[in-house]
Amino acid sequence: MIPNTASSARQWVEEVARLTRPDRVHWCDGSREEYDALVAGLVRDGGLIPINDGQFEDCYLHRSDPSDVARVENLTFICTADREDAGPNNNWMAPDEAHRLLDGLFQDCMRGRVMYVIPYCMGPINSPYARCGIEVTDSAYVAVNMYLMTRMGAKALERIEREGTFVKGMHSIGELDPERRYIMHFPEELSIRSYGSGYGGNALLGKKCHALRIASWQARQEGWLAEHMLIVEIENPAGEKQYVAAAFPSACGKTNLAMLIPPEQFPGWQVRTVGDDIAWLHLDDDGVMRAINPEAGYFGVVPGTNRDTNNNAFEMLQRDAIFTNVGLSSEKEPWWEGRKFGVPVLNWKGEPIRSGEKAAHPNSRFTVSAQCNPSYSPMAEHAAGVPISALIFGGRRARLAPLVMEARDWRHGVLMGAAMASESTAASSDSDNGLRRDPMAMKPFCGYNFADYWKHWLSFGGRSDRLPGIYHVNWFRQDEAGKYLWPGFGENLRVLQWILDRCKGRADARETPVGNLPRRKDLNLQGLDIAPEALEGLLDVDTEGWREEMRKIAEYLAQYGDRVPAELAAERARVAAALG
Ligand code: GTP
Ligand code: SPV
Ligand code: MN
Repeated sequence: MIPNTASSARQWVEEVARLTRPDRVHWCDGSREEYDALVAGLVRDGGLIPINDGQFEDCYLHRSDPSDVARVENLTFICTADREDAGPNNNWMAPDEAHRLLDGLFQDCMRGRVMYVIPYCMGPINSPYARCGIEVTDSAYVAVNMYLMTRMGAKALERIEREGTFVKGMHSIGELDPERRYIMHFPEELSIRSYGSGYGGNALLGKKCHALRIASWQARQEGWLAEHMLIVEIENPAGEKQYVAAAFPSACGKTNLAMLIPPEQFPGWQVRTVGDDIAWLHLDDDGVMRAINPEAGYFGVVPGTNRDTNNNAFEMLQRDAIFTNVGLSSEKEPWWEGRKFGVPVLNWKGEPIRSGEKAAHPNSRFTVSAQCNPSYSPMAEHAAGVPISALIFGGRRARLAPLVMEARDWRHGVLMGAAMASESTAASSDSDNGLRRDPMAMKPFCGYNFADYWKHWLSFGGRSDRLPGIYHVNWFRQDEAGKYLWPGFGENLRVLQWILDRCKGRADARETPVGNLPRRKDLNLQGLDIAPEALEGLLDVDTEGWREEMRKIAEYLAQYGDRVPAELAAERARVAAALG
C-alpha cells in the first residue's frame, strides 16, 4: 500500500511509479509548447481528431469509450474510518479495504504507458484561499484537459514545495471496464484514487473529486464552504457591481447563467463570468462572504448551446476547445442538438447517423480555458475573491417550485437548500428520469454526511450579520403540454435584478409561507413576451402542493436520523405549520 505520508511531491510520485510501473514519467510544466506536443501525440494515436481548421482553430474532438460518458455515482465512494461520517448520501467503503482493492488495480497498470504528473493549483496561484494537488494519470487526454481547466505546472509545483501539503490524486484509465471502475476518496488522508474511467468528473481529479468532495471536508474543518456553484458579476448601468453565487444541479443551467447576455431591454447592463461550476466561499474579517472560483476553465454541456441561448459559449468554442462526444457535420464541424445550423452526418460514436438518433451524446461537453470566454471577469484572478450579495439555489422542476422566492433569513435559506429537488439529467450515468432530492446541488459531491453539512451551513448564521440573502429559482416550470413557462437564458437577468434589488432594499415582495415572492409589478417585465397565465403560474404558491412537499422533505430528512440538526427540523416544522 502506498503510504500517504510522503512529504515531498517527488517522493510520492516515485512511490506511485513503483506501484504502477509506467515506461516513462512526464512532469508537466504547464507550458503551451507542452500542451501542443501532448495534443500532437493524441492526434497521432487517434485520441483527438482535428476538426475543421478553417473555422475552428486548434479545436479537437475526443470520442470516449461508449460505456464511459458521464460521472458514475454508484461507483463513487467516500472512504472514512467511521461509516457515519460519509453518511447516507454517499457510498462508503472502509479505507483499508478500498486501498487493498485499488492498489490491486493500480499494480503495474501503467506498463507500456506514460505517467503524467500534473501539479495543479485550485484558485488564483497567489490566493490564500487556493489549494494545491498533484494528479498522476496515464491519460494524455486528462493532461490536456487539466491544462485548459486548472492552473497547472511549474508555478503550482513551486507552491506545493513551499507549502509541503497537497491533495494526492492517482488516476488510471485502466481497461475502461465498467466492472473495474472506482472513484474513491479518502478525505482523512487528503487523497483520491480513480480507476477505469477517462471521463470528466471521474478523471479530471482537480474538479469534483478535489474541489468539491475533498474540499468540502476540509471546508467543514476550517470554517468555509466548497460548493457546486457558479459565480457571476452583474454591473448595472450606474456602474454598480454585485456578485451572486448559484447552486443548480448538474446540467441545470450554471454555465448558462454565468455567461448570461442581457436582453435588449437592459442597455448598459453587463454580466461577466467569475466561475461556472464551483465556488469556495469564505467569511472575511469583516464578515463578508467572499468567493473564489478554484477552476481556470470550463467543462460545459454542449447540447443546447447556440447564438441565442449562450453566445459567449458559442464564441469561445471557435478556438482552442476540446469537444467530447459531439457529432460531426458534413463540413467536418462539431455538431450537436440545438446548434441550429449545419447537417450532422456522424454521431458521437463516429457512426453514420440513423434517422431519429441524436448526433451528440446528451452529456457531451466542451473543455475550454476561461481566457477564451468573451465575458470573463478579471475579478476571477483576484486573490481575495469577490463579495457575494446573494446565494441562489435552483432546480429543474416542471411543477410546484415558483420562478423565484426569497428566504426569510439564513436558517430558512439553509432549509431551502436542503430541500432542493430536481429532475435527473444525463450528467450522471445512473440517472432515472425521476425527481430526486439534491440538497444544495451537492448530492453527488458532498464528501461527508449531509446532516453534518447542514449543521455547518447553519453555523454561518451566528458568525456574521452581513451574510448574503438566500433565494430559490426555477427556470424549468412547464405547462400541461410540457412547454417551458419562462423563456430563460438572457431573460433570467430580470429575476437577478429583483434579487439584487431586494438585497439593497429596493424591491417589493409578498410574504408567503414558503418565502417572499415578487408580484408581477415587482419584476422588470418591460418588453418581455409572456402570456399573463404563464406568469401567474410562475408566481403562484400552490398551498396544497407545498404541504405535500413539506411532508416529503420530512421523510427525506428522517433518513439522516438524529444527526439532522434540530434547527433544520424546527425550520421545516415552522414552514409546514405556516402552510396550515
Ligand atoms: P454541469 O456542468 O453539469 O454542472 O451543468 P450546468 O448547471 O452548468 O448546466 P448548463 O448551464 O450547461 O445547462 C444545461 C442545460 O440546461 C443545457 O442544455 C441548457 O441549454 C439548459 N438551460 C440552461 N439555462 C436554461 C434556462 O434558463 N432555461 C431553459 N429552458 N434551459 C436552460
Ligand atoms: C457535473 O456533472 O456537474 C459536471 C460535469 O460539471 S463533471 O465534471 O463530469 O462532473
Ligand atoms: Mn457541475
